[in-house]
Parts: sequence; structure tokens; C-alpha cells
Amino acid sequence: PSLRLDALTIFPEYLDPLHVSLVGKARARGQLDVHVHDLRDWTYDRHNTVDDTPYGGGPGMVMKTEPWGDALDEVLADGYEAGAREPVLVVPTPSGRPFTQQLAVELSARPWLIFTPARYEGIDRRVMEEYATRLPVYEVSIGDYVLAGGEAAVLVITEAVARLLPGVLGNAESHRDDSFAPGAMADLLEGPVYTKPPSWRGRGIPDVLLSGHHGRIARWRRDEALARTVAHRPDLIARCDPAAFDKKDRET
Ligand code: 6GU
Repeated sequence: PSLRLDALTIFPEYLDPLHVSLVGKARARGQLDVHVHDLRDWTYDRHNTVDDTPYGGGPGMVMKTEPWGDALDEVLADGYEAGAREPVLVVPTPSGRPFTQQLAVELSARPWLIFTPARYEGIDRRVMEEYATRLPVYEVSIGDYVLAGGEAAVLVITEAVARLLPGVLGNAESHRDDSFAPGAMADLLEGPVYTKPPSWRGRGIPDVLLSGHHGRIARWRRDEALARTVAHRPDLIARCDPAAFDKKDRET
């Protein structure tokens, strides 16, 4: 497969969606090799303890070093044994760097991703320090809000990465106009789309889309994308290069 994925969690069933839809199909086709592990398999006390109180005091609990360390050592050994190479540790955390399309592209080029979604107040810092000496560690946040755990972020990141794998979407062109895809439409949100029937409840299709005039259609789509970006993401407008638009307009 082009990508091996390991995820270590105390809620393996939370990651069941990795068996369905696009990601599930990529697995069935052998493009993706997913291994979900129960972190509690690496606890050795009667209560399968994975957390403890924070040094220095404060609310909540912190995930303990030993289960993560033992689990990661075994997952790394198993993966290498199976021929996987160049692992990257992806640690979902609200204090990570923002997950972006650019980071999705970067991760989709790697052969092996190991996710460590945490519950509670996060993982003892020494775990990330230790593994950063052995492999790249990406601490990643999926947005400015707080989830109860990193599992949902693993699903988000995996879906964004898996659809970029060669052959998974079926059509390489499908990525081209993605919002946030690099290129002429970079940093603009996608505009509206339409399909048959041509009239629905009295609502028609914008005439330009039926004109067959590719230049005008491209210009119209660009203007719609701009309007949508102004409305929903004015922060992105500042990053646009108007010269790129002018150049594209002259070409069409
Ligand atoms: Cl990756 N984890 C948690 N727990 N909360 C988040 C997040 C991740 N990204 C945004 N909020």
C-alpha cells in the first residue's frame, strides 16, 4: 500500500469510520493499511490505568508515559518488521500547529503515519520529547475549538490525507479546484456548483454555465469564488495576488 496508518487510542471503536466510505474503499483496494490499537493493551495494573494527576496541580488528568512508550515501541517494531519505513508521529492536540491543506499534502507524501490521539488534558510531555529524537513529530490542531479527545481529529486528518493518495479519488483533476489547493485559485473558497435538471422548482442555472464559452465560465467561477471568500473568509482575501487574476483573465 502507498500509506501505512497506525492509531493508538483508548477508544478504538471511535475510529471505526476508517472502515467505511472513501478511506474504507482505499483500504479495500490496498492503497491504505490501517492499524488501530487499544492503548490499554499496554497497561499492566488491575485497572488498566492510563492517566494520573498533573504535577504542579490543576484540574484534570494527564496521560502517563509508560503505556504510550511501550505501545509506540511495539508499533514501531511491528511496522519496521512489516517493511514500513520513515514513520512520522502525528499528535492531535489543540495546542498544535494548524492542520492545513498544505500539511495534508505533506503527510500524504509520507509512507507511514502514527497517530496518538489523547483524552484528558493530554500526554506527559516527555513522550513527545523522547520520540522526537527518533522520528519527526507533528503536533497538529484541526481548529480553534477544544474537543474532548483527539480521535475525531484523526478521522479528519486521515480523510484529508487519504483522498490525496494516487488513485483514491479516481480522478487527479478532482483536486485541482479544491478550496485551498495550490494554483491560480489558491486561497479562494470554491463557488457554487449545479447539475441536472436545468430547472428545479422554478430555479434555473446561471446562463453563463450553458454558454459553452470556457473563458467566460472560468471568469464567472473566479468571481463567484471571490464573492464567497469575501463573505465567509475575508481573512483570506489579503493573501490573494490580484496580478495572478489579471494574468489568468488575459489568457481566457
Ligand atoms: Cl487535534 N484535539 C483536541 N482535543 N481538540 C482539538 C484539536 C485536537 N484540534 C482542535 N481542537
